[in-house]
Parts: sequence; C-alpha cells; structure tokens
Amino acid sequence: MRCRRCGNPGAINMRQHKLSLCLDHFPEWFLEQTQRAIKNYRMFAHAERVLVAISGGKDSLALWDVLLKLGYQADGVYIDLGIDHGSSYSARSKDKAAAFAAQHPAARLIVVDILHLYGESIPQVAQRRHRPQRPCSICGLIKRHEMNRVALEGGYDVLATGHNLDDEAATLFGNVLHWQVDYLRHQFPVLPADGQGLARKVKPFCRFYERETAAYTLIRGIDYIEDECPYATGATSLAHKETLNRMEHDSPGAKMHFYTNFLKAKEAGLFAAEETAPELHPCPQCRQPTSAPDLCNFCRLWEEK
Ligand code: Q46
Ligand code: ZN
Ligand code: ZN
Repeated sequence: MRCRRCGNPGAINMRQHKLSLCLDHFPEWFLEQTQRAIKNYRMFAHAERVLVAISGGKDSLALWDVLLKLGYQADGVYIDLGIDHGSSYSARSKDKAAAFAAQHPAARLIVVDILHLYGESIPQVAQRRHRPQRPCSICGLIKRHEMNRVALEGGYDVLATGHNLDDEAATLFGNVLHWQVDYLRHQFPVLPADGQGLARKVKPFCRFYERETAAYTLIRGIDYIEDECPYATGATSLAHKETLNRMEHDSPGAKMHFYTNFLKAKEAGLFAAEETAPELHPCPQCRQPTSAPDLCNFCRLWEEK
C-alpha cells in the first residue's frame, strides 16, 4: 500500500484504520493523533504542567518525546524500584530514562529511589510480606502513591502515563472476565483530580496499538529498555494481550472496537447512574486520601517493618 499523504511506498500499514503511511508521514500522524486525544478528552492545556510517569520503556519515553514536540511543559518521574533479578532491570531502565532527559535540555527527570527513601526495595518489601515471587500488587501500590506524591508536591496539574490500547484492552478484558464493576467504572483516558489529594491522571496514548508506539520510537531513534520487568512473566495481562492479538489477527480492528466501544458506552452513561464515591479521608501520616479506617495502605506497609 502507498502512503495516503504523499503516494510514496507505505512503511507502516495500520489495517484497523485502513491506513498506510511512509516513514516521514507516520510521526506526523502520530503527533496529530496524540494532540487529538488530549483535546477530545480535555486532558490538559499548554498552560498546565504535566508530569510523565517514565519507566524507561518505549511507551513512556515516546509519550515524553511527543509531549515535548507538541510544546507541552512535560517533566518526567522515574521510580527506582530496586529490581535487579540478575539482570539489573531497574539500573538499566533508569539509565535509559536519564539518557533521554540528558538529550532534551527542556526536560527535567525526577528520580525517586524507593530503597533510599523507605529503607527497602520492592523485592525486599515483597520478601518481608511473604510474596517474593509476586510483588506486583505491592509494587503497584507504591508506584501509585509515589507518583501522586511527586505530582502534588511538585505542583503539577496532571500525571500522564504511556498506557497504549493493547494495555487498556487487556485491562478491560480482565475486568470484564471477572465483572469487576468498580474497576470498569474507573477505567477511562482521564480521571479527574478529586480535590482531596489525588492528581488528575491521563493516558494520551490509549488509542494507539503497541506496534504503533514501537514504530514511533524506532523512527525517532529513541533508546529504551526492551525487556519487560522480570516479574511480569506469567502475568495474566500478558495472556489477555495474546488472546486479543489472536482475535485481531482474524479480525483486524477487533481490539480497537472492543476498547473504543467501551469508551463510547461510558460516555453515553454506562455506570454513571450507579456512581457512588467511596468515603475518603486524609491519611494521618502522608495526607493522601484513603478509604482505610486509619493509616493508608502505603503507610501501613512501612509501619509493619
Ligand atoms: S514493575 Fe512492579 Fe510491574 Fe515489575 S514488579 Fe510487577 S508491577 S511487573 S508494571
Ligand atoms: Zn508519505
Ligand atoms: Zn498514608
């Protein structure tokens, strides 16, 4: 197929959009589509300060690159989880994040070192909590807490993550399989700040297939960590991605329709009538909102040391 914009041979063929683009026009389209998502979902404005959650992987670095190219004030936050696992995963991913920041003078990278700040790395906390092989729920809790803390303390208006459509569709698939209505209620490209200490959260890449963000990083020459976190092996989200990819192979666009039709249904009011906000109060220690009766789950993690 030929590039729809210039007629030269196409390099990236997107069957779900019936669109082919050349190496010059794909990045242009990618930026336009990101801008459109930011505008359509009212994610943030140019006057606002954006904090991008950086893992050192392709999606987060591509997002940071795109936001800077679109002229947004975007800083990055990297959470050093202290995961080594024989492959120096955290050290290598931090190097990628730092190298990107060094090449972009307008970009500031904030590094949060969990071991240094709290006295234990993620594998150490997981070991203490008798979950050495499955640290992900503890890790997720710590990452969410720390990103929110940095966003609020730094006066950022919004926290942006690089989740792509494959991530979102896999999450949706898992939530539907188990009918986790509370999770479905909160799955959306924008989650507003709650006015009580939770920052606004946005996912500007939620309509891109993973292969599109990969193509963008490749074309732009962005160096990222290709390995997944060693603890991600065997994660159910990866199995869901494989299932969805098989469906996509047989029926191009299946993945996109599954996710975007869910968004349309939500915009049309799915779950809206049943919306009941949980009772939240500030944690007496860290001041972040929690529904727990006393200390929040994050603070309790360290209390039990
Ligand atoms: S970083 Fe943390 Fe993930 Fe690694 S330990 Fe699990 S949650 S897999 S996105
Ligand atoms: Zn072209
Ligand atoms: Zn707390």
